[in-house]
Amino acid sequence: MTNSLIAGLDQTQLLALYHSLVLTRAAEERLEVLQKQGYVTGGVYRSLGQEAGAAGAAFALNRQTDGTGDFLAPTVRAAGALFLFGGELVDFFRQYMGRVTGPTRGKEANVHWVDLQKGIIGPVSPLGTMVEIMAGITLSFRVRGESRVGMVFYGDGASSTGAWHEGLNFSAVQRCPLILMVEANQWAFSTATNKNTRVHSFTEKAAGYGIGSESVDGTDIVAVFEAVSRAAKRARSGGGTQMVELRYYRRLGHAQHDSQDYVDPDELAMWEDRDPIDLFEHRILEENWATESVLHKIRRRAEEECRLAAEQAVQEPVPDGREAVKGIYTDTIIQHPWTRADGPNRSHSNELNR
Ligand SMILES: Cc1ncc(C[n+]2csc(CCOP(=O)(O)OP(=O)(O)O)c2C)c(N)n1
Ligand SMILES: [Mg+2]
Repeated sequence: MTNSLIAGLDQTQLLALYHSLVLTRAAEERLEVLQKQGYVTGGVYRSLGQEAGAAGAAFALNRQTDGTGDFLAPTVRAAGALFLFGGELVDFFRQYMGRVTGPTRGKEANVHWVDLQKGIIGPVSPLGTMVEIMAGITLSFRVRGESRVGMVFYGDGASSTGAWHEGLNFSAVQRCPLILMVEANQWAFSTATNKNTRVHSFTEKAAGYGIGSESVDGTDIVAVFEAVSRAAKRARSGGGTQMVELRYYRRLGHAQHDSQDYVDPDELAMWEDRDPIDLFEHRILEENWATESVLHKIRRRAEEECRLAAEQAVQEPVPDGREAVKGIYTDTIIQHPWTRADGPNRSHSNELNR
């Protein structure tokens, strides 16, 4: 019998959720600083206003580190889910800074990495394709009779791609235990969602494929946790593919290069008032689940974790150019015919032809 305060969550779990929210925000804020200092290679994609969607959803799944748990395919705006699945903060910073010590040894950026033991399937860039990949992974769970589910995040813009629809249809027909998280943040770059789809809620699309769905306030972490818990229960018990729509707002531009001057300032202000961290803090204090000083310590801890992880990653090297051909098809260094002939491995140039 747990001491449930709400939604079956006890105080420790509620504070873990709070930590997850503030950790995500602190990590992304630190990334912005690192980028201004010139350390980041590529864009910085913030999830400001969307943190509760990623954290609440991942918290509802079975997270293991020995390859036996549920699987997650996050987007760049779902870093909080990645952290909950055991993605290390230091690896997150390494990826953004192209460090050779990172999971992809500097080959890929941000959340694009895989850890099969932890159930992390980093995304590939063409939008929509991870639905197909995760349909395949979760089909294997069903075929083997395992009680596991997969979760794939995608933006509202991505839901207009062919791959998204094809993957969803396959998953629905095959009753794959897959949960599609629609990050309905109302923008895809500078295209408003109403110029991208005629439906008012993505649950209407779910109905078209005959799958279960729910639409939830994506700024309310407890509501997200509850909705995803229900979806996971249905998927785990033979109910097939499910969708959960997270309603919230992309409060910053697509990435830091986007000044967002196409956004109505009043609309933005309205969503600033619905900040997921502020809302959860108010609720925690109002319900007496914890004191302000406890929350303060958690915020300090999250900031310190980010500071230490970033400091470590900053000191580490970027890869030598030769890394680019390592770990692709084989760990032997191969000079492809199209590789520059003046590189240091010139003598290996015929390795492919053996
Ligand atoms: C098939 C495909 N088309 C275009 C792109 C370029 N692209 C990257 S992110 C993005 C916008 C995505 O919008 P949305 O899915 O709503 O996610 P958000 O950025 O709002 O989180 C686009 C068009 C891509 N990666 N893949
Ligand atoms: Mg979007």
